[in-house]
Amino acid sequence: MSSNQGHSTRILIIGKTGNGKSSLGNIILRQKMFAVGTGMACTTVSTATRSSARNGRIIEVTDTPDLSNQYHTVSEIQAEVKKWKGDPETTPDAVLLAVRCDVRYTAEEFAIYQQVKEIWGRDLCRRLVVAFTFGDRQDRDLGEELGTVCRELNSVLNDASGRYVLFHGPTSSRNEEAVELLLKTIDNLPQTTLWVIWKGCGDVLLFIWYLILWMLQAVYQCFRGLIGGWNRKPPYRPL
Ligand SMILES: Nc1nc2c(ncn2[C@@H]2O[C@H](COP(=O)(O)OP(=O)(O)O)[C@@H](O)[C@H]2O)c(=O)[nH]1
Ligand SMILES: [Mg+2]
Repeated sequence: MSSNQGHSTRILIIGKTGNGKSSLGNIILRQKMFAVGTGMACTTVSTATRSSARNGRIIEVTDTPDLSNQYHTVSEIQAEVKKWKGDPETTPDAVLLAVRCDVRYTAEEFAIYQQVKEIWGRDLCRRLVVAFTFGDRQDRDLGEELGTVCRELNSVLNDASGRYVLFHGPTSSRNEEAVELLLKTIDNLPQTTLWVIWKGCGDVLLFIWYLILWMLQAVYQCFRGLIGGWNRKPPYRPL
């Protein structure tokens, strides 16, 4: 039984047009609630939130447009990402980055992700889960494939602390299992802001720890020197 029963789970889906964001939203909600694209044109032109019940918990999914298609100025992009993030009470529990696993992850996609991360802040990583879509077109083992991915995708996976879920195409029955895994992954995301503090201050804390060790060693050496001095025979001849 999930610890989140009775509470709503908020999921934000981001990524490039055509990566299957709206389809993913429909898979999670088990209903066609978001319009799915049919050609190269982007069907999702504005952010929309839909919800449904799943095994006794309310799932709230927010589908987003591709930032690079929809917004042109930095301030427009900033305003949109801030809207996605919301207030502390409404911030999504998880951010799903939709990435196609059958085509190469591009530098442009990475640049957009980095822009979102920069505007959102480091806290994004704590909530990040990579959703690999188009799994039905992937004939190799994904685990193996991930060992050889480009630097950019590696960096994204590092940000997500290795969290990812593979989806198998809009009509696959295997998606049920994938959604269950996704919800379990979301339930196990680091919960406290201590994570952010730790990530941000990790290096500083490590430095302070080394400093304390160095000081303890210096104090010990000093005492050893003093004790050695007391025990040493005087350099002069006693009368
Ligand atoms: N084969 C396959 N097609 C998919 C998958 N996900 C989405 N599609 C198709 O890709 C197109 C774009 O999907 P859509 O969900 O609108 O992508 P979005 O632009 O990121 O919201 C549609 O024709 C979908 O049917 C998938 O996992 N496998
Ligand atoms: Mg869409």
